Amino acid sequence: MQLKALIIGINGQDGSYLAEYLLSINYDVVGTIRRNSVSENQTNRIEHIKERLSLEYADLTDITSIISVIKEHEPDEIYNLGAQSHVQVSFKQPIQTINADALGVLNLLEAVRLINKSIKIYQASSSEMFGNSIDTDGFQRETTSMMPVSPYGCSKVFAYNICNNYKNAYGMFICNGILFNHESPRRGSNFVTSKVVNTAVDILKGVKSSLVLGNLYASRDWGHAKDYVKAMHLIMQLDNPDNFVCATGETHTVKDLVDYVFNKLEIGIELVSIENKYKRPEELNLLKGDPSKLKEKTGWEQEYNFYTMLDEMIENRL
Ligand code: NAP
Ligand code: G4F
Repeated sequence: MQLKALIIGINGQDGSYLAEYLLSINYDVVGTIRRNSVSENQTNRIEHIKERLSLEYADLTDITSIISVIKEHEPDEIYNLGAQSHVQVSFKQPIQTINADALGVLNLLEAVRLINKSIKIYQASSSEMFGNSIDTDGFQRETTSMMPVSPYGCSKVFAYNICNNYKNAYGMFICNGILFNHESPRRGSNFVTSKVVNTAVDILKGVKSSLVLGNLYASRDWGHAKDYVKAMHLIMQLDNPDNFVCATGETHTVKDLVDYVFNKLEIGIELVSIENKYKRPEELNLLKGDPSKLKEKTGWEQEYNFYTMLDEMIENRL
C-alpha cells in the first residue's frame, strides 16, 4: 500500500529534501506552503519536483487551514517542519516565533487528535532546546536537561513537551527528532554556514570585499540536511514512538568554519570582521550531540561530514 505523507513547511531546506526522499521511496507527498508576495518564492526549493507533489496553502497559526489539509488528504504520516527557524530573528519577533513554533504545534496536535488519532506525527525538535546544558562527558543526548537561551529554544521546548504529553495522554504516535544543526546548498542565506560560503565565493569573484560576522567562538555540531531527513523517516517507521538525537558527534567553532572555507578558496582571513549586531543577546556556546540511540535503534548512518558538507556548499555556489 502506498503511504501518504504530509510535510508542513515543504519549501524549507528540510522539507524539500524530505519530499525528494519520500518520493524516491514511493510515497504520495502532500506539502503545505505559505503565501509570499513573490509567488516564485513559495516553491523555489521544490520547483524540480513540483509536478509530483500536491501543494496546499496552510499556516500552523491558522488551525482551520491545518484541519482542512488533513481532512482533504488523509495522510498516514505528518512531518511538522514548519517554523520560524532563525534563532537571532526569534529575539526580534518573539511572539510570532512562539505563535508558530509552540502554539502552532498545539494546533496541529489538536487537529490530529480530533480528526484521526492514528495519524503519525514527527515534530522537528532542536538542539537549541538544550541551551548551555552539557553532560559531564561533553555531549548532549536525549536525557540532557533543557535550558533554552532564546525565544526560539523556549518555543521548541514547549512543542517538545506538549508532543510527549499528547503521546502519553492520548496514545498518539508522536516522535521528536532532536536535530543538531544541519546545512546544505539549500540552507537559508542568513544562517552562518551559507553566509560564510556565499560571501567567500563572492569575494573570490570580486563581487564583495569583506565578511562581517558575530560570535566566532560558538561551536556547533554541523551535519548535512540530506542525511538528517533520512533519520526523520527512520524514526517514524519504528514500532513505538520515541525521541532521538540526530547529530554527527563532532563540534567545530564558527572560526573553524571560516578558516576551512577561506583556506580552500585561498582568501585572506583579514577580510573577516566582527560586528555586535550579529551577536545574540544570549548565546548557546557549544553543541555536540550523541547519536548513539538513533544509530542503535534505526541503523542510521551519516554519509557527509563537516568538510564534505562544506565542500558541496562551496561547489554549488562557485
Ligand atoms: P527553514 O528552511 O526555515 O524552513 C521552515 C519552513 O517552515 C519554511 O517552509 C517556512 O515557510 C515554514 N513555516 C514558517 N512558519 C510557518 C508557519 N507559521 N506555518 C507553516 N509553515 C511555516 O527551516 P529548516 O532548516 O528546513 O528546518 C526545518 C525544521 O527543523 C524547523 O522546524 C526548524 O526549526 C527545525 N530544525 C532545524 C535545524 C537545522 O539545523 N536546519 C535543526 C533543528 C531543528 P516560508 O518559506 O513560507 O517561510
Ligand atoms: O547558523 P546559525 O544562525 O544557527 P543556530 O543559531 O545554531 O540555529 C540553527 O540550528 C538550530 C539547531 O541547533 C536550529 F534549531 C535552528 O533552527 C537553526 O537551524 O548560527 C550558528 C552560530 C551561532 O552561535 C551564531 O551566534 O553562528 C554564530 N554566528 C556568528 N556570526 C552567526 C553569525 N550566525 C548567523 N546566523 N549570522 C552571523 O553573522
